[in-house]
Amino acid sequence: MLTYITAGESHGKGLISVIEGMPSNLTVKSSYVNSQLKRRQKGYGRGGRMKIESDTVEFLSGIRHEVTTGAPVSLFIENKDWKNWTDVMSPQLVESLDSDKAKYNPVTKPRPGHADLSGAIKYNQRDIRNILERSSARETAARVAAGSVARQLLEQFGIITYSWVTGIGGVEDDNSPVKGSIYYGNPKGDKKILHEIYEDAEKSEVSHPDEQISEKMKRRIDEAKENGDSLGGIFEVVISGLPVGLGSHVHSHRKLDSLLAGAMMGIQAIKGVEIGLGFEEGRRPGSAVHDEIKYDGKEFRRQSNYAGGIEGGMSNGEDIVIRAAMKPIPTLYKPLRSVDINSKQPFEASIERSDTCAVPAAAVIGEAVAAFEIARVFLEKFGGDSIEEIKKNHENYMNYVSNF
Ligand code: EPS
Repeated sequence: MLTYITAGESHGKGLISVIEGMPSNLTVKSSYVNSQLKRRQKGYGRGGRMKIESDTVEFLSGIRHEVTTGAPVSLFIENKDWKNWTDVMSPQLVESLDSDKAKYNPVTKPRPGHADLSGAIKYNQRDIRNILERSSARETAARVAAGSVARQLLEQFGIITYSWVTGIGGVEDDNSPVKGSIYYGNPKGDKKILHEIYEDAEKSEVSHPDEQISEKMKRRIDEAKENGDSLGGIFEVVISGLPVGLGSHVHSHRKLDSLLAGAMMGIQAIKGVEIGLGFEEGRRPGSAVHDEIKYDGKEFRRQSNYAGGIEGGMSNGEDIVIRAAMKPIPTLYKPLRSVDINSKQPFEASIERSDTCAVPAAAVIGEAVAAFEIARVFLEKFGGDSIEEIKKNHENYMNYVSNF
């Protein structure tokens, strides 16, 4: 089974992803991974840290001469900021820290909205740094790296992943037929439209395809920054080219929508996920929700795509459409009240370096984690140890489907 884990702290030496279950003979290019890492770093409203980092991947194992061997694939991304934190974050004892407490200030002030307090209590930590270093969204660079390997597998089979931002701090396209959505209900075959939206969104500093709305979003971010505040938003991930029948209806943990929603919710700061019409389905009658089926002489198609490409936990062959809502980043310049874990005295959170808005980055992370889940169910269905074996299985199934 295809799985991955990540390791690494925000200001540690770097981040690692280890992927288990990648078939052999797949071409995997570091330039591809690096282009996705670069996309994750962009976006209007990021803070000072992004000026320090320029993420690039180093393949440590499982790949020789840009081709997988079937062994675990491990990927390393260096934290450039590590040089400023080597003593504080050292895995080894640092003698000077004991005598020079000024260099080592334990974090005792939990920030509202972060993992700080619950994590400190759960793991019995008196220095909250031992929690915040790992809960930091810096870790998402490692997820994008892993997702970028999965994408290179999927693209061999014509499965492409896109994303864009649909809303920031309440600014969104008021004329959209579904609130918070840009790509909505387009039946399969509309690839040009899909690709055009993506290209336009890539040109925008806030990853929205419309220039005027992008400008409004940027102004909203400026306002938030001036007020010492932060902003969340909504992004949309669309995956096209899936065959019918990935995932399963038989168990909760095999349902494609369940896997995708779990992966999305697992991204730092995500508080809501919708598939297809999502929450809007709760407001409409059934006749305005379900996608009618037709046969076009070659294949079964839906007349619309309100289901977002998934029925009964399985892909139905239409584009997968997922939306996720990101909460505003909880590190604010405008202090929120909290309580010191040692003195138990109230304090107002101190000013820290932070992003005002990271929704464009979250969209790229959403693409990566969605691609990984799709690759997982893809290999579950067409599994084999080498890419050649998988291609045969896939071809065989596609022939079967076209004769169904
Ligand atoms: C983050 C806080 C900031 C962000 C970081 C996520 O880092 P720092 O504390 O070093 O200023 O820049 O995001 C990244 C480093 C990244 O690569 O996305 C947090 O607390 O989650």
